Order: sequence, then structure tokens, then C-alpha cells
Amino acid sequence: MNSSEQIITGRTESTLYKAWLQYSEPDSSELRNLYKGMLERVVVEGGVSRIPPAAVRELSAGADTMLGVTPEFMDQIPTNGEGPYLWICLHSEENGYGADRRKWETRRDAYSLKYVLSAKEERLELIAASKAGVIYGIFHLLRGISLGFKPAQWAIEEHPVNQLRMINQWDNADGTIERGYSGRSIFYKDGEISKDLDRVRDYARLLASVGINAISINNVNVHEVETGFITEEGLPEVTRVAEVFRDYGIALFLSINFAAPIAVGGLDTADPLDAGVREWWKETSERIYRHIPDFGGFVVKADSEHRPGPFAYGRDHADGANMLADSLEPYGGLVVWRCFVYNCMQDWRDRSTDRARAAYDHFKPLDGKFKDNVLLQIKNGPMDFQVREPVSPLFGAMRATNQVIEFQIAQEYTGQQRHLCYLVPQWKQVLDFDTHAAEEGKGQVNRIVSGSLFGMKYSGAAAVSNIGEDECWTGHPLAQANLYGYGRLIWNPGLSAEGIAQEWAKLTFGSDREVIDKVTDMLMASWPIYESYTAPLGVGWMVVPHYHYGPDVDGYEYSRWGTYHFADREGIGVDRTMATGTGYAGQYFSPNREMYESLEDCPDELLLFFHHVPYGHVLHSGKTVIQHIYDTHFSGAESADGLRESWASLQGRVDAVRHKAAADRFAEQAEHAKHWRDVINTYFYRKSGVPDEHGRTIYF
Ligand code: GCV
Repeated sequence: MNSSEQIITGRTESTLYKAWLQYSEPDSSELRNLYKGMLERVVVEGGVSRIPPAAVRELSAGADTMLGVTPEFMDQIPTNGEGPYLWICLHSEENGYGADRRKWETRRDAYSLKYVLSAKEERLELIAASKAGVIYGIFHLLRGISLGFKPAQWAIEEHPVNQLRMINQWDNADGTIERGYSGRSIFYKDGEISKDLDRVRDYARLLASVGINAISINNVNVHEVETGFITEEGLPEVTRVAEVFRDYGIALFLSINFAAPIAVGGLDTADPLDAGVREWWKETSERIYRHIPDFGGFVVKADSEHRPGPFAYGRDHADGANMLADSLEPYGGLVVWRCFVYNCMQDWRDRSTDRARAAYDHFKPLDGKFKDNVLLQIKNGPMDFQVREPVSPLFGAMRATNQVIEFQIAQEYTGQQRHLCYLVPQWKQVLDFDTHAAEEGKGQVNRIVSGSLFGMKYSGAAAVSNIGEDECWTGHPLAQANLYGYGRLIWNPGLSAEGIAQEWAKLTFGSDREVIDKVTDMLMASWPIYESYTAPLGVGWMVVPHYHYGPDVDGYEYSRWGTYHFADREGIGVDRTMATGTGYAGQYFSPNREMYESLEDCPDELLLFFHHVPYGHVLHSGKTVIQHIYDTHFSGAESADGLRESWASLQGRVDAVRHKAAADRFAEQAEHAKHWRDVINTYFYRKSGVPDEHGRTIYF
């Protein structure tokens, strides 16, 4: 067995499985020779035992796969003076870094990679601030070699912008995954944690390679078995998973059931102000840290979609979160408390309740009441991961509360990994959005979630994972780009979505320029394409209830979920203005609130989120709403077919296994986009009676 096989523990051969860790060699023979020499001799300051075994394994595997060399690790600079070498130094506490630094400190994850050429020697220096920093640095080094970095490009100083860079698994102990589109769970089998964690280890490698440092391993809807993970019986199994992630610098979190004191603690209440309940959580946290000393903390969905929470006892979210935070505080643990709280039993006849308002209305009044180690996790938009939503107005509204942004890598409403929808441009747009919570140019969401705007103690991002047991991890082979892109973007929100796509394409498919360019173009076009043939102009939903794949325009219209479009024969859209609607627009800072309030200034792509307009309303584009709907649905379905054709043209340039796997998905997308086109166009033609200006086929 060679060293790369020792690392890729699941399936050794498949290009689908290796994702972006293919490690293809650099094109130029000059670079190959340089890096071969460099990776053959690795000097570790203080000895190889100073750096994490995972870093040693990854470096060995990468050097072997990419360049066919086996590194020799040494303590001393080679005295024979011949040839280049890699020098790794882990800063010690005396140098200002090290163990006593806060676990979630961004500088703790820092590293530099520098090429040094002098008369005496030629070396590449990796200097890291912590063990995790060494791992990140090694992955960066291998990525750079594979991307064909020239020596002069190694003048890199890196540290992440966000402290908490988290993944949320929505996996259940029975092996299913809520909103999972890539097969069954890699974590659980038959009601328990999988005996074989090899695949979990390979997942940890993928995550660490893009800088992820935290993971919650069970669904936020915590069922019976998972409620018991925090008991003496449950913890030894959870500990096995924590060990796998610890190796790669990733802290383990658990989603907890707020009613656990009743469900597994034998108490008759879960009231956060009850002394017995508080004591129970204290004992529970003490027990967890006995098993997992570097446990990250709890993720909590409470009083949301029928999950238990403090409301049952007349308490608020701060009471609930602070009780848990008290119990974790002695160990440095965090409470990540989700803000996805709304009335999911709404009466559609009641036009005064607006689900979009809910998170702000619930949490804004509690600003400043949460303990230091509580972070509020806020979905990027006010509804639920639609293809287009405004940014949640909660960002910026709370100046004294730690905040984490929540994205969904899983494509619940964006094609479920059967359609291509590269979401990094959407996330980037959200992070770049200026909330105007601070003076001109300083109120961007990324400055709020990084903690820099309000000087918060903890901050960062979390995202719902898109992986499962599928050979390619993500259902659609190109959906791997979303997982990769999430990690890269939250490490550095300054990166461009296109740059990330290009980097991913090259690492994944090798250096064929045509493949890289075409895949990058397809990824970049995919979100607008998906938007164009689905729900129009920001109105959202229009999907098959519960399942969320495929069109059903009125599927949620008369339901209890608070997700309506109000289409009638005259027009469509939700009036969320302050003047005549639900007042939601007023939750934004000026001038955003005025922009959304005004029919003239509201951006076209969000028009129907904020306004109810007649079909003849003219957009900034010069088209009427109804003609826009027809045009985008015709062109969207054509473009989806264009994706299929683009991919087909790469046959022979991408290996057959990956080509076939993605081709099947593109064929489904092209067909399904036509279905979307026809359902939406027919629906609006029937409602409005307005024909298409261009006389194209609309089924009546
Ligand atoms: C985990 C949406 C999804 C649910 C999910 C929920 C949440 O409503 O459809 O499956 O539950 O969001 O984020 O908690």
C-alpha cells in the first residue's frame, strides 16, 4: 500500500471520490523537478513529532501522488547543501502563538508560505501559528503545486477572516439525511454511529483542505436516538467521531434537543430557569468534556417548526441559550442558537402575519441579553434558502450579539443536486451586501459575520452540508464546487466566485484549458439559469410541498407555512411595504428600507418579494412583468439545454466515469427545466390572459 492509499481510505481509484484532491502534477517539467526536490527533503523545526500526524500523512500522500516522491522528514537543515528543501516551523508560545491562544482566534490558524533563494540555499518555508495552521499550510502548498504555482508566487501570508467556519450535517441516526440529495449518511447506519469511519475521515480531509474548523454531526431536528448522544451511553460513540475530526483540526459540535432533561434526564420539565434543569445541563456538559475535551458546543433549533424550546415555560430565547451557555462556559464551549423561528401554523387568510418579519421580530429585542459564548445563527435570507431572497435584516440590527451566517450548500430549493446551481455567487452577493448599519461602505454583511464591525468576541459562518454516501459525495459531480467554494469563500470573502470556480475546476479536472474554461463558465451561468426557469422576480416557493423539487405554483399558496405569492388575474407579489403592506421593508436601515419600499427603486430581481404589482407593470429592464416571466422561462429552458450541450462537448476531455455521471444530471435538468417553463408560463397565461408577445407555445 502506498501512502496515498493509506489516506484515501474509502475508494482508492475513483476520480469521483477524490473530488478536488486529485493532485495532478504541474504541467511544466521545470516546476515538477523543483517541487520533487523540495518535497523529498522536509525539515521540521524541533522534529517531525511537533507537527500533526495528519499534516505528515497529507504531505506524504500529495508528494507521492503528484510527483512520485516520498518525503524524508528531518530535524536539521541538510548540511550537504545540495538541492532545495521544505522547511516547516510551528511557532511556539514564546513567539507569541501557541496553546494558550483562544481556540476561535483567526490568527491562531495563520500560516505563511515563502520561497527563499540565497547563495547558500533554496527552500520553501511554511511557518504556522498552530497545529491546525500547519495542516492548512500543507493543503495550500499541495494546492499551489497542483495549480502550477511558480516560485515567486510563494509569498503568502494567510489567516482566515472568519473564526468559526462550520458545517452542519442534517444527518439522522437511521441513516437518512434531512434534505440530503447524495445518498444515505456517511455517519450513521442502522440507528447508530457507523462502525467504519473511514469515509468520515476522508470527509474530514476534504473539509480541512478548504479550512473548515467545526462540524455539527446530527440534524438540528433532534430525534430520539440522537437526543441520547449526550448521555454516558451515547458519548463513547460520539467520541470516536470527534477523534477523526480532531486529527484534522475540526471541532465537533452536537445538535441538542432542548427537552433532553425530560427525554433522557428523567426530569419533568426543561424550563431553563428551573434549578434542577440548570444543574442537569451542567452535569451534562461536564460529562461531555470528560469524553471530548475539545468539544465545540451545542447547535440548537428551539421553538421552531414544532421543536421544543423555552416558550413552553414562558421564557425567551435568551433564557434558553444562556442556560446552556452557563453550562459550557467553564470549558470554552459555544452555544450556536438558530434564528429560524416563525409561525409555521399560519392561516393564509391572515394577511397581517409575514413570515419574513419573524426572525427580526423575535431576536432584535433580545440584543445584548445573550451571554458571551452564545452565537445566533441567522439564515442568509428571511425565508428559507430560496433561489433569490433579500439579505436577512437581522444582520446589522444586533450590535451586541455574536452572529453567524447560515448558508445551505445542500440545494433544497435550487435543484437538489440534480440541476447545476453554483451558489458561491449568491453567497458572495450576500456577504458583500451593505446593510448600512455603519457609515458609508462599512456595513457589509461580511464585516458583521466576521465580527469586525461591532468587535464581537465570536463570529463566523455555518452551512448545511450537501454530502452523502454517493461515490461523488454530492449527487451531481459538479455540486462538489459548492462545498469547496463555501470553505474557500468564508476563509476569505475577498475571493471572487469565478476565481474559486476556476481553481476548483483545475484541481478537479486537471490542466486542460478548454475544460477549465468551459466548466467555469457553466458554473458561473448556472445560478441565473436556475432562477430564470423557476419562481420569478424574488417571489420564491412555487415548489412541490415538502419535497421541494419541481414546480407546483399554488402548492404552498393556501397552506400554513407563510409562503405565498398572491397571484390573481390582475397581478402578483407580496406587499411588504411600510405604507400598505406588512412593514417588513422597515426592518432595514436607510437607505435600503427606502429602496425596497419604493416601487421605482426596488431592484427587479426582488420586485415581487416586496411589492404586489399588475402583470403590466414595467420593470427597469423595460419589459412588463408578464413578458419577463415568459421570456426568462423560454430562455432559461434553452440555457439549461445549453449546459447539457456544453458538457457533452467535453466528452473525451473529462474521464468517462465523471463525464457520464454529470451527463445524466444535465439531461435530467434540461428536461425538467422545460417542465418548469411550461408549468409557470401556462399558469400565468391562464391567470392573466395576456399572450406572449412573440407567440411562442404556451399550453393552455
Ligand atoms: C432541518 C427548512 C427545511 C427543513 C429544515 C428547516 C431548518 O424548513 O425544509 O427540512 O429542518 O428548514 O432549517 O430547520
